Amino acid sequence: MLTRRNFLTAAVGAAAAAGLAACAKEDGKPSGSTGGGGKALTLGFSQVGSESGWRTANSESVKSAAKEAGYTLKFSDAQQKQENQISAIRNYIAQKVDVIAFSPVVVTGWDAVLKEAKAAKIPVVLTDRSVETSDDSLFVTLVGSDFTDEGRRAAKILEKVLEKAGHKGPVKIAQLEGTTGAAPAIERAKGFKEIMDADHKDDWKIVVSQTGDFTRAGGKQVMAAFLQSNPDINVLYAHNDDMGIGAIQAIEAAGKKPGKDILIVTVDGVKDGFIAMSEGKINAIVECNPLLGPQLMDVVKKVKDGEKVERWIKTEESDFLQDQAKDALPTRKY
Ligand code: GZL
Repeated sequence: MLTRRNFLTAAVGAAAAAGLAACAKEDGKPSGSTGGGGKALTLGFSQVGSESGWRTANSESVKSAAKEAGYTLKFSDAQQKQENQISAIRNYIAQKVDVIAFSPVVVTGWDAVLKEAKAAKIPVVLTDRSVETSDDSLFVTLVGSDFTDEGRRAAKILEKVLEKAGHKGPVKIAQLEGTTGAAPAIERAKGFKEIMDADHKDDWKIVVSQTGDFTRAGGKQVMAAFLQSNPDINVLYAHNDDMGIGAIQAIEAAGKKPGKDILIVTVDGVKDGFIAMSEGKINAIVECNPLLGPQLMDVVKKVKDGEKVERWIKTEESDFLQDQAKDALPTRKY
């Protein structure tokens, strides 16, 4: 397994251990269960939607970790609409929750509602995706992956995939982008292009690139159009497994062999992605860990108690080539 470890920063790890130990010493009760004064900590959480297997696993992780911590969780699914997330955050402010956490569907358009949370003295924690803001004080920390690094990793593992396939000559790449304006879409494209421009200026070219909105239906529909306009594509780089799985259906409908006629690299590492890889239809997967719940709950408690936390708490992630899929499948947790 190609392992690339992005560490939970040591400071948070130490603080987490110290903080939890101290609370346990005081009252012997589970330290996560109250926001002080015996009342259970209340967390308002706005989720992007339910667009992919990654999102489903992420929601389950948040819900089970909140239950485990003894928190009262208010959870809303925005169906990938920013306006729904903004109204959910406003509701949490009105309900005077202890902490607000959310995964912003896109990077822009949050300052107004985050200023309202700040005025209400409710701390905000970002999870999974980040935002662009002129005022750093509008959120305390981000618990999530480095998507630009995932893009670089995708390009680096594509080098291995091309070598294994014995590919010679120019590489014509189709790119299925995530949701337009979303941090993972912007940054996975950026990281991939960084490596391509630095190391493959003369032989790699992204001949077509369009959003499939992180869904299987989107991946299938856009890949079918790609194959119409660019029948000589050698490689598909999909920003998530679900779009890659949808694209596989389009590639097979066009009479081509996914994983052979068109080499495929995707990001996430959900179970269905590993199944497709074990069937030889995906050539490599860059993992993006959705199981952020436990880290999020640790941070939420520290933020509620006014403890210092790191500005960005990264997750552990690995990369997998096709010949590792079968062995890895039984160990996959999502
Ligand atoms: C990445 C996450 C992305 C996943 C997609 O952290 O925001 O959104 O890669 C999901 O599967 O839809």
